Order: sequence, then C-alpha cells, then structure tokens
Amino acid sequence: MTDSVAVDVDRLAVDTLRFLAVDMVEAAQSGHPGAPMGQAPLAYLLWTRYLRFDPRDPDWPDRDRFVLSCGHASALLYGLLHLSGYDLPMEELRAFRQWGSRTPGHPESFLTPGVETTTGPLGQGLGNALGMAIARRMLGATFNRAGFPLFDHRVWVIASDGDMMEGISSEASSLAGHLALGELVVFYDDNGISIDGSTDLAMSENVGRRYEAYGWHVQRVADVNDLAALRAAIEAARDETERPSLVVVRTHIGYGSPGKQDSAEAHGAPLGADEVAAAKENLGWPLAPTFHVPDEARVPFRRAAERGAGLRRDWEALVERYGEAHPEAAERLAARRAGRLPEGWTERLPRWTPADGAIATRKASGAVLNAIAGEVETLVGGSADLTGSNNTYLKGFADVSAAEPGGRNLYFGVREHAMGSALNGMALSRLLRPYGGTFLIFSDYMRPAIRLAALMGLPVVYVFTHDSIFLGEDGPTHQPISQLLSLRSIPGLTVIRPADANEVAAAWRVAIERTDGPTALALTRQGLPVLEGTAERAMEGVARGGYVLLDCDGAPEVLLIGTGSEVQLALGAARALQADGVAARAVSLPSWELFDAQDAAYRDAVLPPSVTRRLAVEAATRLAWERYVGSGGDVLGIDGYGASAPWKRIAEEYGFTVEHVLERARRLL
Ligand SMILES: Cc1ncc(C[n+]2csc(CCOP(=O)(O)OP(=O)(O)O)c2C)c(N)n1
Repeated sequence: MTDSVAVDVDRLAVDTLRFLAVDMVEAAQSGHPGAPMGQAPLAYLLWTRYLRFDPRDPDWPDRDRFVLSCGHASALLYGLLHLSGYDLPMEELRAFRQWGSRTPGHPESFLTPGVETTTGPLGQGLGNALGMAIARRMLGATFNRAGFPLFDHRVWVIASDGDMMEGISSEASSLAGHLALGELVVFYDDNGISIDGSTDLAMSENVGRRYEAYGWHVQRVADVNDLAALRAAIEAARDETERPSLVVVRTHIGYGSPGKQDSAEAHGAPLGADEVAAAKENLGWPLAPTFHVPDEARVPFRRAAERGAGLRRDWEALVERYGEAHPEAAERLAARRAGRLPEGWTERLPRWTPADGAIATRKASGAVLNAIAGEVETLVGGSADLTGSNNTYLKGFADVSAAEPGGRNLYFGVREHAMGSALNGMALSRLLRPYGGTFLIFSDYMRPAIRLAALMGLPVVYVFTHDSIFLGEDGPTHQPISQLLSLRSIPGLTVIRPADANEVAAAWRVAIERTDGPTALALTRQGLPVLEGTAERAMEGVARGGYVLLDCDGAPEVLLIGTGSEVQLALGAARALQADGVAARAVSLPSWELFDAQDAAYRDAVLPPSVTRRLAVEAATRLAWERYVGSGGDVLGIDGYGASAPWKRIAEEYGFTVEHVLERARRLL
C-alpha cells in the first residue's frame, strides 16, 4: 500500500509543478507553459531525489548546480524553487513576469536565489554548464585531499531542441566530451516541437548519436512519465564518472492539454481559460483555486531540502576538520570564499621604461599574467587556439586535460562561443577568476556570452589581441573596425585599450580588482614604445579611464586624444605642436567606461570644456567619438574594412602617422 501512496504523491507533485506553471503564464497572460508541462516529471524527480541543495544557503560551494538551459521554461524553475523552500514566496509566482518581481520572463541569476545562471538565449546554459564542470574539476584538484572531498558536486542540465540546434551546443559538448567531464549530466527534452512547429522542419540528426560521437555516455528514456525508467537513467548517469552523460528524454510539450499537447501552440503563449480548464479536468486537477498546492505535494520537496541542509552542514563540518588537517589549503580556500586577493600582489606587476624599447601590448599582457599568476592563484584561463598569439599561457602551470584537471592553462580549441559561455560558468563558482583570449575580431563569435557576463555581473577577463588594422597582412577579414565600439556599447562591460606596457599592467590591475563585471582588454600585435610618463602615471590614470599624458604650460589650445597604439601619435603630434609654441595637450583615454565613471571635476580637468579644439585618434570606427571631441572636434578613424599589407604601409595609407595627426590638429587651430 505504501507504494501506491508514494506514486500518488509523485503524481500530485508533478501536476503541481505543471499547473503552477500554467497558472503563472495565465496570470501574466504571457510566457511558456508547454515545456514545464512536459518536463515536470523529470524536474520533480531530479530535485526531490538527486539534486543536492540547501535553500537556506543557496550559495553553498559544493551544492549541485541545476541549469535550465531552455530559460523560457522559467515557470518550471520558479515552481521548483518555491516548493523547495527558497526565498521565493507564492506572491512572487503570482507576479510572474511583472515589474519588480523576482520571477522575470527568463531566469536571472543575480535576481532570484537558487537560479544558478541567467538563461534564455538558447544554448548558453550548456556552455555555462561546461564551465561549471571545469570549475568543479579544478577546485577539486586544488583543494580535495584524501578523506576531504570538498568539491564533489554535479552539474545537471535540462536542454531543449533549441539548445541542441544552436551551434554552441556542439562547441560546448565537444569540449566536455574531450575533457571527460563525468560530473556533467544533460537531459535533452526531446519533444519534437519548437516555435515554428515540428522540429522535422529544420532538424533531422540523431542527437543521441551526435553526443556519442562527442564521447558522451548516452541513454534514452522513452517516456518522461515513466519515473522508474527515469530513475534508472539518472542513477546510471550519476554513476558514470568517466564521461559526461546525455539522457534523451521523450517528452510531450503541453502534456495533458487535450487541444494543445504536442503542438507549437503550447510553446510560448497562455493556453487560454478554456484549454486550462480542459487540461486540469483531463489530469484530475481542481479548477479552483488557481496556484493550488496540495499539502502532500510539498512533502517530497521539503524532504529533499532537509536532506540538503544536512549535507550542507556535513560539508561545513568537513571544512572545519579540513582546517585542522590542512591549515594552509584551508586558509587559501577561505581567502577565495571571502574574495580576498593576496596581500601585496600589485607589487608583482612589472614596470617598463622607455629604454625597454618597443613591446607589443599583447606581450606585456603575457608578462603581467605570468608575473602575478603565482600569487593570484584564482587566475585560470586560456585561448581559443591562439595561445601563442594571445600570450595567455601561464608558464610553469599544468595544462588542463581529462587526466590533469588541476592545471591552470585551458585549451578551448577553436570554440570562441563556448569559451565565452564556459568562462561565465567558471566565474559563477565565485572561486575562480577566468580569462579567455582570441583576436579582437572574433569577439563577435563570443559576443552573446560577453553580454551575459555583463548582465550577470561576472568578473571575466577577455584578452583580445590583434586589436586594429595594424595586425597587418591578415587583412580585412581579421581587422577589427566596429568591434571596439560594439563592445563599448555593452552595458556593464569595461573595455580597456592600453597605450603601452605600463598601461597593460594597470589594465590587468583594474580587471582583477573588479568583482562586479567583465573586462575586455584590447591589445596590439605590433610593438609599441613605452611612453614617457606611463611608469609613473598609468596605474592611476588607467583606473580613471583617461589622463593627461603630456601637458602644456597654461590652458591648452588643443586636445589630442588617443587610445592604444594611437596614443603615441597623439603624443608625437602634441610635442611637435608645443615645439611650434602651440599649447597642446595629449590625453590617453584607454577606457570610456572608467572615464565616464569619474566625477565631473576629474573629467573636466582632463578634457576642459572650454577647449573645443579636439582631435581623437583611434584606428577603428569614428562613430560615437563625438561624445569626447564635441561638434567642433575631429576624429581620425577608419571607414571601411582595412587592407592586407605590412602594417607600416597600412599606417601610412590610412594616415596614422605623427605627420598626418599633426596636420589634422593644425586644421583645427
Ligand atoms: C539564441 C536564441 N534564439 C532564439 C530564441 C527564441 N526561442 C525561444 S524558445 C525557441 C525554440 C523553442 O523550441 P524548443 O527549444 O524545442 O522549446 P519548446 O518548444 O520545447 O519549449 C526559440 C527559437 C532564443 N530564446 N534564443
């Protein structure tokens, strides 16, 4: 008899999840009921029997991660969080998708306790999960000791057809298979329906076989409502530690809705009052009240939360004992948890003088990274197959591989999009400071993930080298013109384009000290002289986004503003003007965002409003520079796409020479 009672509770809890989602969408008159109705049995089983979490401590470091990659099914996640006892009361469910609620249309990690990552752009959750599993491996390799499995959690994902169609799923899953991330389990919600209708319209591959080819452990469950089969698959996936697991679960979108099940109509619109009534009747659910939660349905969720609280307490006790057995490692872990940087780490930052000769800022970046990596041990990263070009390698530290998860050098392969998304997943651990490199031009290939890092406020660092037409011979396909501005247009992303090696050191300091959002470094391929004055002034100047590099006596008549490799031109021209008795000032403006964040007094001191003769020099689109040069100013930039030639010739042809800058400045006078 106990068995049938248990089965009834399962059914009750699953239908509770289904109709909470249906009622949320109905109340909002907007949202996605179909996926929650189909996925509910899987989500229920996972959350009540397997997922390790403690709603009273949603950030417990060794909790399991649950990623709803198909973020449009958010109503399902909110139901799970509510029933499990997270701080998400029923009023929040009733306020689904409304102004000021913690139940936005798609899950937002920075808004809702228990939401691990922000999802909605399909496929990103898979990339985040890759990063979470990498982070789990790295942290385990760093901190686990015999008898002290401090990092031992799993990453569980639900992904939909849309996730699987997106290219990022291939990038992320290929790398996950290569790295043999056994702690990663993905459930593929195979319902055969997307927005346009049947997935047959646009997809015919066998997803399971695709994942087998990636080296995953693949299982199939023919009916999501068969909880016994589902349990067997979950347990087999859990017990498979050598390979990531994919469980292809056949589900039915809009399950239970007589008129809309298995139809795209159930995907992204309220079912409508009549169809809601029909679905509730069909599954034996009361029509009223809405948002109905039978007491019995709460029981399995409460039990799971209690079990999780126990696991969390056990973990804290383990950490206590760890402190006695391994005091040094425990102290390092405590520092990471508190977000403390090692004392005096900035003293490691190298300094250069003009006598050091020309040095590409990408090279300086590599030198900085290697100078601080020993101390700042949270720094981990790599490149999308441009390690040598991006100078991202940490010498003396191991490469990350399936066999060596404890390394600090990651090889992302030619997978910029998954790299960006994985960096987000790693940063979400709050215990790592991940960075990733590629050419600036290919920031376009990872832009969706950069934008999400900014939205989530994750302190990821992007090492974008080959930052202008002066990369030379590779030509227009590789020469970034619009990328700088397009990155600057992402709210919350700090873009820094250092003018020389000293500015690079300062830029890395800004990036590492930043905890609330991502930083993109734009670095040169070509050598740049170390500029007079940066050794003394760059550290503060870069942190403030812009500063006077060469001043004149008295009030300036003209301002020459540059970023990155063009600062030397502004400087050269300003010197020449000064030699002619013109009061010219040269300003280095490596970061618009940092400069704009200064108070007006500082900004006006650097760019005095009374001086309207202004010339900006940047080897990129001229668009938007008016904000600094005003209507009376001029911008030396680039229209078009650059050219394939040695970079010095390109500089001459495009007028990026001191002589031409001087001529343009004189025109203003
Ligand atoms: C990158 C991206 N492109 C497009 C969309 C818009 N969109 C939301 S859900 C969806 C597809 C829905 O199909 P599926 O993933 O199978 O979800 P289901 O219909 O089963 O709920 C699309 C195209 C999106 N969210 N992200």
